[in-house]
Amino acid sequence: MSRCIGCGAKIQTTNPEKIGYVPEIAIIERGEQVYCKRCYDIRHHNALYTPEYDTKMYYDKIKNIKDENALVILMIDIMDIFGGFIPNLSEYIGNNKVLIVVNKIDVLPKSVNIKKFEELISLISKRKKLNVVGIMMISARKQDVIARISKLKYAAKKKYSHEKEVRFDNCYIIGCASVGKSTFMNMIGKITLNYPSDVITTSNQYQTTQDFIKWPLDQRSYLIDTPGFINPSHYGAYIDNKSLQVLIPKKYIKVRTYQLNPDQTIFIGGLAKIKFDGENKINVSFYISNELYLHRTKTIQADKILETQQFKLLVPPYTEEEALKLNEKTVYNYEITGTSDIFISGIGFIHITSEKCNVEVQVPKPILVEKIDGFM
Ligand SMILES: Nc1nc2c(ncn2[C@@H]2O[C@H](COP(=O)(O)OP(=O)(O)O)[C@@H](O)[C@H]2O)c(=O)[nH]1
Ligand SMILES: [Mg+2]
Repeated sequence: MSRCIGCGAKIQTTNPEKIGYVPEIAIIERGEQVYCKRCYDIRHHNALYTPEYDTKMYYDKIKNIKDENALVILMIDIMDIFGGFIPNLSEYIGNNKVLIVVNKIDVLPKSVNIKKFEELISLISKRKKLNVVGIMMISARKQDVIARISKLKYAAKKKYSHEKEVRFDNCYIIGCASVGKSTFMNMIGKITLNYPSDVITTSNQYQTTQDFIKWPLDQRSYLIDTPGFINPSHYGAYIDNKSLQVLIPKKYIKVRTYQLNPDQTIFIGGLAKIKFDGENKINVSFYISNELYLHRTKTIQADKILETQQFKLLVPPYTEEEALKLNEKTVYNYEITGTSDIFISGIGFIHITSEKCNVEVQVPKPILVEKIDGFM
């Protein structure tokens, strides 16, 4: 069974509407090394597709990793470090060694201390029962990543010298949708496997990679790209592609800072509402996509604003259909004394400083929100 070299889908020549379609003539002319129609459209026309996903299917796909002697590269987007840990992952990958690779650090402004992130990720990973052998902070778009991971097979060993040797058969790159797994794999392909170009299709939408894509590392082992997990705790599981494009930072974030008086509310598009209260002044910085609209208002006017401005000023979401999926809300109440960071899965993080204040974060129920004190 031949597969599309761009997304791993099984090739079929009968239904152009379905995954893996290649016209018969293309196979005759080009042989096995072909791209499916969907990859072609994404690569050449930036086409957008609606993902069809299923959590169970995802777990079924990766569950056999636990029976192998593998190295698992768990790739996490720096903008969603809590949501980047696939729930119950240890059940599916077993006790295999995990190298956590945190990607897209290029989007953070220089003022952010990456080391702090690394420490926090190390803390989170300890709670997840994973056999973590190392953490790397990278940008898969930048070539220097390869200098750091050139000998992939011994990357973990190099970084953690107390480990004798990390031997494994296959190396799987897994993680949530759009964290940059395929971009990373392409970079490895070009630099360490001498592939002439970006073979695998990458794009800012979900499920670009359809199935495992295996590249030989040596006689008996493969480097394997995998489809992404669409995390139900992330906005991306509920919104359309158009909204998703607004959420994902394309280049480095210009931090937006507000000096707030109490009784003010900030809307993050139509996605979240944050109410600030207390006696003291509050300093708030948003580390979120530059395209995501923030609206500050007096709290007493907030309801009216929401009522009149949903789908107008307060976007995304852009459609009733999306809003319906995000309808049920939940509120997190925090008392902040000093500095805290609030991480909202799919949006980014908010850095708050105040002698003392109360913060009320209203988000759709499934969305993961975490607060860390004194982090930055
Ligand atoms: N800013 C930034 N974007 C990246 C980086 N790596 C990948 N991307 C972008 O993230 C999107 C998803 O990448 P892709 O490799 O398809 O993700 P996958 O779903 O995990 O395979 C693409 O638009 C990439 O160009 C990175 O290091 N920095
Ligand atoms: Mg991919």
